[in-house]
Amino acid sequence: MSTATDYRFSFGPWNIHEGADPFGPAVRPTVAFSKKLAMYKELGFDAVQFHDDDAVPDIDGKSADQVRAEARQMKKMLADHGLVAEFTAPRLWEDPRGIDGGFTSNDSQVRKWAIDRTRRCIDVARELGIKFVVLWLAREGTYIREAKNAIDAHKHLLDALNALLQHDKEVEIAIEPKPNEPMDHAYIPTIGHALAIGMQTVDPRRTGGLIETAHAILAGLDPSDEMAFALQAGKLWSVHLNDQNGLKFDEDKSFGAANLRVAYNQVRVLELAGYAKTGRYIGLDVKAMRTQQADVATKHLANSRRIFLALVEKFRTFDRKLEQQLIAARDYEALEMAVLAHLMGVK
Ligand code: XUL
Ligand code: MN
Repeated sequence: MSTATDYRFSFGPWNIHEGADPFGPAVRPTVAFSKKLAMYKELGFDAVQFHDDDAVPDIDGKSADQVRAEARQMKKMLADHGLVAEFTAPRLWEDPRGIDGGFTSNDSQVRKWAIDRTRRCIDVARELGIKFVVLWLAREGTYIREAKNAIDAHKHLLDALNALLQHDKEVEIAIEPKPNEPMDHAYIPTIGHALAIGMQTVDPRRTGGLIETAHAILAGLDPSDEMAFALQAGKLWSVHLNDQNGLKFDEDKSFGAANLRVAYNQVRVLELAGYAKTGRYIGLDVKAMRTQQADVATKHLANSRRIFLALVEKFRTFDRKLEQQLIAARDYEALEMAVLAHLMGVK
């Protein structure tokens, strides 16, 4: 039987947010970081996903020693709440220098800054007691193809990965692929791209991937098959479960809210792989609806976790014998009906 203790859950402080979108301002007051930390355990979560400047604000403006000292303080603050960090990710996309990408910028000075900033992000991770760094390659792409030489851009990205792996001999780097937004096209749109570039680095064993449901859907792919590809290679190092209602802006809806069966299949593949036993986290990357009042703007987190665990239960209680019989008979109509009936809880 599934229990909540089989899996450990994480989310990032940006998942409790003020509700601003590109067309309108914040609709809820800012929740102080310390208040957010106090909510983690209540909501059923064990670990915090960090952008580097969530852990150390104004990270570029501080000395390397100061950055390390503040990261150590953050580790204590987490421990006070019974929490740990899952990963750190460099927030290159908000800095004016990264306007046209960091690692793949045409400007060598910007490329150098992006690597230096990410070295700091790695240092923050180590002080937080972890080795795990995630790269969401936000602006590493183009609005128009002619703006960059894409061959050179991929080579620059590989150079950056090598420099980062060499900066710290233990750091493990997962790329979080996404095909678009904010760019028209991003250079590492799928997990296949992410793992392929990782394999070309100086230390492929320390490269992997993080798969976000919405990003896979935006690439026109099935998230569970994307996960399976990474899982068979031992390279699914985290997930950002959420949901996405077709091809539009990145919605970050609650897990299972748009397509329960697609959500079920992600749970199924994680269960088939024994993901819970790897000790890796079930990360969420979900946004509350803009309409939500402040006092209910954390329900998307608790709900996503609840849906995940309910789908684990559904997977574990599915009639395996019937499943095998129907697969052997290639009676996929009956198999589909059995899955749907089980999900709906009808006979
Ligand atoms: C952007 C996205 C980011 C990353 C972390 O679409 O998913 O929040 O997960 O940098
Ligand atoms: Mn994400």
